[in-house]
Amino acid sequence: MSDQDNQQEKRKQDDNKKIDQLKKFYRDNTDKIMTTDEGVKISNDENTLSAGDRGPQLLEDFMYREKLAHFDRERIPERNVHARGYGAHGVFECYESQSDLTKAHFLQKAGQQTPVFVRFSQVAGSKGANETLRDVRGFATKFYTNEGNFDLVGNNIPIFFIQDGIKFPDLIHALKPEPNNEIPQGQTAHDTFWDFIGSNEESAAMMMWIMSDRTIPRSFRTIQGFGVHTFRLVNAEGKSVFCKFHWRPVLGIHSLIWNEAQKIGGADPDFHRRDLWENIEQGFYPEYELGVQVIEEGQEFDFDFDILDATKLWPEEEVPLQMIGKMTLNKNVENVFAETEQVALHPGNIVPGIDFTNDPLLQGRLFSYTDTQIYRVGTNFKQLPINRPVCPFHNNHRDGSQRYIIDKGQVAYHQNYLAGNTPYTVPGSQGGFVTYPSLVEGLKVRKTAPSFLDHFSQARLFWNSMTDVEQSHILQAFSFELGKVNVPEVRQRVVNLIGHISRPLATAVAEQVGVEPPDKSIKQSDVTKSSPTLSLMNTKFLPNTLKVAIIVGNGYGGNALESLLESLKEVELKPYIISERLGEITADNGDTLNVDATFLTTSPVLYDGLLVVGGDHINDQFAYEAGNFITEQFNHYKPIGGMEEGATLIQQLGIANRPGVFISQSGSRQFTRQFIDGMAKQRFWDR
Ligand code: HDD
Repeated sequence: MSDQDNQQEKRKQDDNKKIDQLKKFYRDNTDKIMTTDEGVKISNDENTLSAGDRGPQLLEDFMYREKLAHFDRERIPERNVHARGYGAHGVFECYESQSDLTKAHFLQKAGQQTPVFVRFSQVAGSKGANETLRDVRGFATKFYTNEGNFDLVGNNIPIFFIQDGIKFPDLIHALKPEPNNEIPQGQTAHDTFWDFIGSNEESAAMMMWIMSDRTIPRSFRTIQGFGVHTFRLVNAEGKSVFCKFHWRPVLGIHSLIWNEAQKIGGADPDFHRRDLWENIEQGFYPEYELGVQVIEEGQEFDFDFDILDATKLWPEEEVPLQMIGKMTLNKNVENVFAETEQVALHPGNIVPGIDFTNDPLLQGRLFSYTDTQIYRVGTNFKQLPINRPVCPFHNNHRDGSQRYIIDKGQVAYHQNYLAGNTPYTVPGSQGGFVTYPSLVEGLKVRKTAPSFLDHFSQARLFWNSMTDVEQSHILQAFSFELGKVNVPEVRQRVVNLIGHISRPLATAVAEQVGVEPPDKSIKQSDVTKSSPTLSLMNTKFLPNTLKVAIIVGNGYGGNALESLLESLKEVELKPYIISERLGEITADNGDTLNVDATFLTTSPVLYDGLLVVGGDHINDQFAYEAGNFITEQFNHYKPIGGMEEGATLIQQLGIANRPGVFISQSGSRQFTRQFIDGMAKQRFWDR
């Protein structure tokens, strides 16, 4: 699709009910006269009012006072977790009616569309943290349904660290920078985090997930999303099933490697938001399928884990995932603060047809989100444009700081006679929310359920499901993270914990971080099962939207490169021309190319693959810079192609015969095909 077609398609998809609602709040300041907030036209916005040319400023300067007083209050508290995030609008389309499972309005008809807003985030870092730090990614979606907002506030990992919300502040205090020196920013590689893990066995499975490549994703477009908790779906007959929600990216699940992630943090700390923003602007809309796993009410106890325990996943081999719809993100926000920063997501926002379970972590979350949003955004946060539902909403809530809906009439209470008892309530048969009447009984206790006590079987299942390459990355991640822990006993306690999951892994980590292998009394889990869907090696591999750095100099073969560029664009590979300086470079046939970035302004780690073309008067500096690109891409297992002088440069490095390295003096069609297939494969681990 050409860029122009993409733009047209984009415009078509832009308007949905939510965007229409937001448009009423847009303000375009172009070509307008500047005024104060009171509407008084401003004659001079560069000088304060002062007594004489060199005299003191005057307090009566209402323009200055308004400008500075507003500026002084521009910041609101950042989210205490998930502070750094990035959002986009989109639409969710239901594949087929799910009325047998749920009466949720947005899942009733094939083709039914619902506006959505998604905020992706990282957990630990402050608002200004670099985006490729090792961390869980938040994947939070607000569905603006015709029966109210449904929020799916999940992460890119299907389980969580803890089983009960009361431990959340402890987890986060341990994870955040240490309070005595506020170091390190956005990272888990420090003593208090690993002290928490080593002291809380329930975190064992999550520990394995966060040490895997899942926590260094390639982009927000290539992460999975999980609702994590067990929810209920309830249909019109009142029948309920247990359910887990999953998002699966259409491009497959892809990650960076650690060395690359660290370098990207320096080369482009905004790597993930830039990727999302650019792709949406270019019309390459990110897509994710929504899937559900369903367990019938009567099967609740048929599994070797408790389905209410948020530290457990439901293996897809045991509980299959059914895809029920697709979300397409097709519009960037107009204003990051007004939309992304002020959006208030909450797992407690559910609609008829969806309900909670007794998962203690979910129940704990239900309190925290409204509380934090009232503090962070203010009492009337639900009235802000981004948070309003698209369906009518009426009630007797009144007043509070910064309320801007103007409720008419004298009545603000229920029941009443004066307003005909309106706004009125409706029964479930007319769409009123009725809580699923699940049976609850028991003594009031503070304890962990015995069925929540197996912390190692699924940690082992995860380890068993990893390929050799993934296992080696996990070992490397542990070695890095624990290698940054100062207190040897903390390292030892984590190594002992790993010993319950895999003794060989624990022994290898112990060797790397200078402590003892786990004591003989520590028994390794005897689980032998694996779950192939957990391995990233079993995901989809496509060339679409991957970035190719193309190194070109003056005098390059114009015809060959032009046809190659065409072929790349046909499969939606995105070429970026890199050379010594910005401006144009000229081919042997007089064609010209615009340079997108220079060796100085970009970095090899920002691209998924490399094509070295060169030119006919390459100097030593050019060859040196190209050599850096080749070496870096090679070390990161990425596809490399070389044509013309580029082929010679690659040969000189002695890597021409290695997997994923393709060369051709003239840039033949066969070479183009091989290179594109190599790009789709993304990494050549067998190098
Ligand atoms: Fe949470 C934000 C995801 C457990 C308390 N959480 C927040 C966000 C995501 C998650 C994606 C950012 C939403 C946005 O983009 O605005 N949280 C999770 C998941 C959890 C989880 C998947 C476990 C399954 N969270 C959790 C617990 C508690 C909280 C157990 C407290 C008891 N989370 C919060 C919070 C935040 C938050 C403090 C900070 C900002 C906000 O809510 O709006 O209330």
